[in-house]
Amino acid sequence: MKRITIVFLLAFTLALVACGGKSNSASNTLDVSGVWGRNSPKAATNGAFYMLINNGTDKDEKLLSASADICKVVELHEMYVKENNVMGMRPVPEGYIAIPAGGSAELKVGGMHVMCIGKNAEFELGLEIPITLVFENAGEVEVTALISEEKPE
Ligand SMILES: [Cu+2]
Repeated sequence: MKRITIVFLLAFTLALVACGGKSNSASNTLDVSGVWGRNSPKAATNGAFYMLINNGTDKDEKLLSASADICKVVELHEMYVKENNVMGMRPVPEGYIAIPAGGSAELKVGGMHVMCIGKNAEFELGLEIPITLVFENAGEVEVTALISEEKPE
């Protein structure tokens, strides 16, 4: 009797592991990590957010837009070199940020970023700012940006 119970439990556990391995696999999800922004006083009207987006799904993904209560307007931006060799920024040309299936997109200082236009509060060190990202497939994804002097480890 005891032996049968153990065998049954073992089989049940293996079945759970097998199912869990499929549905919970990190390689099958869209994952946003390391969301942060640089500290700045309220007098600085704009700010930027950076993050790493990993697309573990088998479908190409697009970050379409973002919003945050602390910003009047949020845009998806990229840095580029102007004619006079000065760095400028502008909305991403396609209107979205592509994250290919099985690939990733890094929004980082000097590159693509989520632009916060018209801050209505200081970006003080340690502040955590809720941001809503809108993806083509995954829909709305809530993330939190940590305000820091440099990219957090
Ligand atoms: Cu910008």
